[in-house]
Amino acid sequence: MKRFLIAALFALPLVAIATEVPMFTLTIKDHRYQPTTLKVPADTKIKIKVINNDSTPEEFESSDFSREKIVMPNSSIEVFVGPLKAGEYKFFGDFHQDTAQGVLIAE
Ligand SMILES: [Cu+2]
Repeated sequence: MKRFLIAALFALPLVAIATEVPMFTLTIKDHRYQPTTLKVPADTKIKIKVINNDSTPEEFESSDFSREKIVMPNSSIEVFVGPLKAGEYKFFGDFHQDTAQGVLIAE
């Protein structure tokens, strides 16, 4: 019985991991994305974590894959993206468009 319970406890997190979508991280520093080019799998739902290390808010935005979400200073957000067809998709920081530019490459 005890052995069964332990096995069951270990089985639960495995199920959670199996259903989780791949996550990619973008960091904002000095109003720039890092990396500026992010390669992601095509035809796959993904999650993008955006960490804002600046002392001002930013808005993670893309017209190409239709997302728009505020990232407060020194905090992070997570957004689901895709599945995207193979190709290039631009994203930017709406509050600092002169410097905060990047591209997702789905392949
Ligand atoms: Cu916006």
